[in-house]
This record gives sequence, structure tokens and C-alpha cells, in this order.
Amino acid sequence: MFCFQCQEASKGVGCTIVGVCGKTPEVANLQDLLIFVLKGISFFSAGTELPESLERRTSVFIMDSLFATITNANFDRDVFVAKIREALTLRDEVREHWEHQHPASQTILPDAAVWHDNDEEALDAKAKEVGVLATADADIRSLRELLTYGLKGMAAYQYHAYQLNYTNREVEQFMQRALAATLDDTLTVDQMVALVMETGKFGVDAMALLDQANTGVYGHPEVTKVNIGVRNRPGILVSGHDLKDLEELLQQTEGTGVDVYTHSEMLPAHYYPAFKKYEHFVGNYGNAWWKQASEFESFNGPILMTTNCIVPPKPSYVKRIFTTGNTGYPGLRHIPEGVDGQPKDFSEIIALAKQCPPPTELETGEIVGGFAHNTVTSIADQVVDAVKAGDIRRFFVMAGCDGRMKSRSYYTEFAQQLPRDTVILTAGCAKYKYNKLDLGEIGGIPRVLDAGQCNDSYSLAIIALKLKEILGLDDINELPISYNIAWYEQKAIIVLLALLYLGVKNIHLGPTLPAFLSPNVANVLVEQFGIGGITNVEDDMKMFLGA
Ligand code: FSO
Ligand code: SF4
Repeated sequence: MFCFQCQEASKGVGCTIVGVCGKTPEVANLQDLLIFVLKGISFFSAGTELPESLERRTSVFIMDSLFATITNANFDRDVFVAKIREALTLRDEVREHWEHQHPASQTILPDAAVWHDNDEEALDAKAKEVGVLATADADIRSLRELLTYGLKGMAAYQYHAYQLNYTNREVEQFMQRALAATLDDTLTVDQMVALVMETGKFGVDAMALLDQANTGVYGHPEVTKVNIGVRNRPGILVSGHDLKDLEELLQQTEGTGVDVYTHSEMLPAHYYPAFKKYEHFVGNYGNAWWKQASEFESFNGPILMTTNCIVPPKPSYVKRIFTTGNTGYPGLRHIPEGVDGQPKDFSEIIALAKQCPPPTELETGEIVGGFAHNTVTSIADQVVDAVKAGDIRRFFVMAGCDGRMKSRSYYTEFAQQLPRDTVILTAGCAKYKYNKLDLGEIGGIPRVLDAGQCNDSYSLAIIALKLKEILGLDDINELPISYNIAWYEQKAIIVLLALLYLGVKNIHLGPTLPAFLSPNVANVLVEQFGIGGITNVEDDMKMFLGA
């Protein structure tokens, strides 16, 4: 195996024996093979007219499969074997239409478009050959992977929107065009860079679509105090990012005597008006994904993983953890899709919850959030007045992900040491590094404004554009906003590319720069966009504040 798609890639280079995340070499390789066949499908589907139903099936399959390969989403070998087989059948179906529309084509078909086998051993053997290192040139490899990881993040956000019946065909078509482009050995570095930047454009569209879906279905997030304590009834803990799963579980647990708590990236669900009506939707339990081993243990009740991030479960709670949607882990029970548009059936989880003791209390109190674009733009004049009066000197976008590395304590210290006339804008699980610090307020505006999940980083861009408009500035970079972003997995990559597309410069990315950036590709990002890493809190603070 060779995998370097996340921030925790072994030694900052790549995982080669087993994933730091717990991914086995077999699964890592099969994920590579699935991506390989997706490229083959895309080779035929990009630019080809397909019958409506096949076009939908193809788009959904590609989106779904890309999402399944995101870090910490799915560790189940059987899932990937089944998906590869399905992908090969789908590729042949799409190919028929391509051939029909290119009757005299002399094109030499790439291996990804023609390779075929059904035997499991043959899949394993091929999987070893088609990974990241199959591209020999370091810069092309780097750009292909940057593009692919951006597409994975984009697919995750499209998938959530799709669950709520919102789709954007242009985004789907772009995914296929971009996947096909990774097979094209004639593309130059400049052409690949242009494609990566175009990914940012479609990343904005994907996040806008998800924002439309979430707010259209569940209402605009509101400023909300979320309880972080527990009640004395059995509970179910919901983790991941899928609001639809949460909604169906809330409906099915109503009146059963079972409470529902959010974990990690599900916290922002509390901000949506649609979920406030559930009396048994109690609060948030625990912190970011990587602390789940101890927190799932002390929760005492069942846990539902709706998306990443899964950490290989400990025996103490392995019988209480369930996966659904794109998540999977060998030996865990998986809640399948509902049949014929019906909701998923969570009765097994609810029955188990009733036999479990209530959660053990970890902490008490409240945290506040709900500062998505609608809330902040409604108080934009107040914010601008505070800026003009000098009460707010600077905003710091500290969105992104949390992770295991000790060096991430940088973000806690950074938040603590920020001057009291600064405000943190956040989204994603990165917030757990400082959202319980009680950093105070400025004239009634909290110093940590949480917009929501990682995909709600889109809100932060909308907020920046609104402030730019009110302040009458020409360039988003003239705003008193600094970007000190923490990343972990591929959703953060699409957020980064989206910010670059919107023209944001001088983003600092940590705790380490991606292992998949070759020195030359990193240079392009430094020269064209002023991207930088982090050093230490003291020096970075001076650099950001121009002191
Ligand atoms: Fe975090 Fe995990 Fe939301 Fe990521 S839970 S790390 S960027 O999956 O998706 O922020
Ligand atoms: Fe390693 Fe990250 Fe890949 Fe897991 S996802 S194998 S930790 S690089």
C-alpha cells in the first residue's frame, strides 16, 4: 500500500505498512483499484450522452464511491470488493454508449477503461499495481492526487445534498471530466494546475448546493446554546455529518424514553430550527472524532456513525457501534438504506439503547454556536461598527479539522493567546481545540463564532464577501481577516481549493503541509496564493498581527 491522502500520513510521507488511521493494506489497495475503475467509467461517461437513468446511476455511483474512500469512512474489504465489481459492470454499460457515439474512434483506450476481472484474488493483485505510485513523475502525481482528493471532498458534500434531493449536474459532470483527465498523460503541469483551480470553482458550487439543501430543508441555523452535560435516561450518540440520518433517528426515538446526543461534527445539528422541536435531542457529548475511543466507552449506549471519522473500535463498545451510509467497519452492524424511499430502520439501535445505562457525565455547561452566514449577515452592521470603532481588530478563520497529533495543541494555545480584540471564525471539528475555553465576547459578539460543520466553511466565505461589500473594499484580501486553517482529510482539501478559487490569499495550513504536495507543486501554491505552513504560536501571532 501507499497512501498519503491525509495529514497523519506516516512520517509525513505516506503509510506503507498499515494506515495510521487503521486502514489495512488490502483495503488501501482496493480503494485505489476502485478509484482506478471510477476513472475508467469517467473516461467513457465524460462528454457522452447517456440515457437519463444510466446518467443518474453513474453520477450517484461515482459520488458514493469517492466518498467511501475518504479517510476514516470505510474500512470494510467486502464493501470495496462489491463496489469494484459493480463499477466494472457499470463501466461496460457506459462504454456501449461511448462506442456508439464514437464509431470510428482510433483512441487507444487506457488500462482503467479496459482492464477486467471478477476473481477476488485478481482484484487484490491488480489493486497493488494501480495506486498513487503508478504515476512516475512526482509533479504530475502530486497534481493528480490533489485533484482526486479535492473530488473526494466534493463528492462527500454532493452526497449529503443528494440525500436531501438536491443535485447539481454541472458539478457531477465536472467530477467525471476531472477523473478522466487524471488518465491523460498528454496534460502538462500547467493544464493540471488549471484543472485543480477549476475544482475549487466546482467546490464552491458543491458547498453552495449543500448549504441550500440544509437550510432549505432544516431552516437557517440560529444562535444556540448547546448542553454538554447528560440526562439520566438511556441515549444514542450520533456522529458524522449526515443530517438526514439524524432526522430519521430523532423521529423514530420520539416518545421511546431514549435520548439522542450529537458527537463531533454532528454538534451543529443543534443550530437548525427543524431539530429544536425534539425534546429528547439533549445535547452534545464529547469532542472531536479522535477522542472517540474513551468517549464511546463512557457513553454507555449505542453509537451511530453516519460518515467519517471512525476510529477502529475498542472491544468495550464494539457491540454498541453501528455504521450506515458510506461508513463501514468489518464486524460492525450496518443499517442499510431505506427501501423505496422509506426512512432507514433504526429499531435495532433503539432496542439496544433501552437496555443500556445512561451516559456517564464528562462535563457540564453549554457551548454556543449557530453563526452561519444568515445569522452573521443579519448582524453584519453591528460587526462592521465594531470593526470601525476598533473594538474588533482582526478576524481569524480557524476552520478545518482536529486530529491526533500532539502538535495540534498549537491551535489551543493560538486561540488562548489571541488578543482580546480579535474574533475567531470557525467551522468543522477544528473548533474542539478551543470552543470550551470561554474566550469571552466583544460588545455581545462571542469571540468564537461557530458556523457549523466543515462544509459550512462556505458560510465563512459568504460572511467575508458580505463584510467586503459593506466596507466597500475591492479585494477580499483587504479585509482584516487572517486564515490559520487546520486540515486532516480530503474535505478540507476541497474547502481549501474553494477558498483559493474565491481569491483568498495567504492561507496558513497546519499542523503540517500535505505529504502529497511535491516541492514544485507546493511552490506554485506559495507563489500564486501565498500559502504557508505554521511555525510556533509566538512567531505566527506576530506575523499575522504584523507586530
Ligand atoms: Fe472533522 Fe473527520 Fe468534518 Fe473531516 S470529523 S475531520 S474535514 O471528517 O469532515 O471536520
Ligand atoms: Fe495513512 Fe491517512 Fe492514508 Fe490512513 S488515510 S492510510 S492515515 S495517509
